[in-house]
Amino acid sequence: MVSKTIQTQPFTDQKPGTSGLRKKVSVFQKPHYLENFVQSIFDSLQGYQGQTLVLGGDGRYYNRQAIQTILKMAAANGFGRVLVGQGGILSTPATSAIIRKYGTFGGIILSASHNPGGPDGDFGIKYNIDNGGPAPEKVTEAMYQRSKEIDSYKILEAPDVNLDTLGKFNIGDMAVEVIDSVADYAELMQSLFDFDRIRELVTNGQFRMCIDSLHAVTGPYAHNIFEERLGAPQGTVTNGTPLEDFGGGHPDPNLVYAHDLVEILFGENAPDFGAASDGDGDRNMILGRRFFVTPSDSLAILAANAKLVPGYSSGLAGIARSMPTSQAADRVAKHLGIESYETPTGWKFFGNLLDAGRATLCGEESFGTGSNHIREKDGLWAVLFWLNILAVRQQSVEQIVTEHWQTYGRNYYSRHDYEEVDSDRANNLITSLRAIAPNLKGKRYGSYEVEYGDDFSYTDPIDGSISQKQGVRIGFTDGSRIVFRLSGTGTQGATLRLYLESYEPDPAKQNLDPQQALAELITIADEIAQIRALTGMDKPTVIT
Ligand code: VG1
Ligand code: CO
Repeated sequence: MVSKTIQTQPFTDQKPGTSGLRKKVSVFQKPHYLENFVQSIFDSLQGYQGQTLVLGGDGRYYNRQAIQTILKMAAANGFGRVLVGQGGILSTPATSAIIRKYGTFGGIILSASHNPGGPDGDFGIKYNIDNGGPAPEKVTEAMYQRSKEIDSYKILEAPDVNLDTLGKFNIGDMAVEVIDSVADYAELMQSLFDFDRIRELVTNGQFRMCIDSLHAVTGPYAHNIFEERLGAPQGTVTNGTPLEDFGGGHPDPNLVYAHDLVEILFGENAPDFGAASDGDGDRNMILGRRFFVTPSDSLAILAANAKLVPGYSSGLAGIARSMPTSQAADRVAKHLGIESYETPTGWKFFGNLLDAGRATLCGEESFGTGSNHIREKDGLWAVLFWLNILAVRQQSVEQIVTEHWQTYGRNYYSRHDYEEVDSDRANNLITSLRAIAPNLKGKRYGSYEVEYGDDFSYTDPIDGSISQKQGVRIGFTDGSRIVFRLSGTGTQGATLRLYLESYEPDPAKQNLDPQQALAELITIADEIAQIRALTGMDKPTVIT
């Protein structure tokens, strides 16, 4: 087999966002586009000769083709071995687990997460380092710089390999192992949770649950864990076969896109528990019977109940949340007497805290929760954590959440997304907010008084690296907050995210609809940022 060096021209738009490089499939299909970025990844790494890479993706359209290309490029660039998921399938958390378990050099994950798939949908690629987590900013920045100057890439001239049969073979001098996509991950889950107790719950004939994989990557994992290992009835997992276009759906586990599950859980004779995951399996939505758990509350509740779960029974070192995530978890940390950390959006910022043993649980408002068991957020892990708590406490999801609010107070929370806003308009809005924010202190809006306004800047407590311009925050004297930032995962125009949070300590006032509870803050946000005027949109496109 011949290794070839192919001449190429750089692309100017290969800057990784919040979680890797995401573009329309048609962009990735341009000649040399994928190859340029993969070579830019390899060129920014050091010492990978002869080392092992993990490779897999969420099964979306172009996953298989990209894997064939990356295998041949890894071989031509001198990797010693690649572990690739069967059929090219590896969820994001499973990839992280495999990197850690086998101590590999790193991994490549092919996914655009919750973005729709198919020939007209999105594709994405992300590099994870040897701790199993997303490459930190300095690494992704190096990849981007390299992509702007690259003039050639290396690839082996070789036939495509069979990804569907487990086994070992060689491409050139490089070993390839097609591995079971599920086994290592499922074993890790079994080591953290009380499977016997969860099995009793899900097979007792009374408790009913529904796990919706939205035709994305978690299907095989969910079938294996819930139906085979835990014995839940066949049919517990729905939409459990990964499809290249996710069945035409939007694999985002929220009240808007996981509507079939929502209808079941809010319908007649609803089951006790429902959950959904996203395209690449790192997000989760938790539902009780006619009850929705906000992701921010979920993080706080997992933390408050961690002692009930074998993998966490010895206590938590600390809790980290992304800045826009509600402060509910901070209250639990305070109660437990442990540290809480506020990081910029994106899982890569948790890596150092987890590696240093400073944080045990981490979470984001965007339906992401995880722990030090891997270095990614983990959808099915969160589902198992909830089931473990339910099995021990023998209460409903609603009872557990409302009791939590009674103890800690309720952080009303909502995110309003304005999608496909013209990029210039969105940038203008944020730029003017950055200018206004620091001058708002002391200003009154209705019943609220501004305590601070700034553009969030984060100094990593472990390596001292600084990340600036991570979102404009406006905090009020009663602890309420409004946060504005632009999405770093979209592929079309800009998405403005408005995050709203207020705090209600009085149990008698804790059962409002969040949109109602936050109504005044919603009006204030528009008054300060002029969202409607500047975006030209009169309401958000998605509310979660
Ligand atoms: C979004 C979420 C963020 C999450 C990121 C990746 O980023 O807000 O919390 O970490 O997606 O998640 P942004 O920049 O669009 O707000 V995933 O499941 O898409 O890998
Ligand atoms: Co995801």
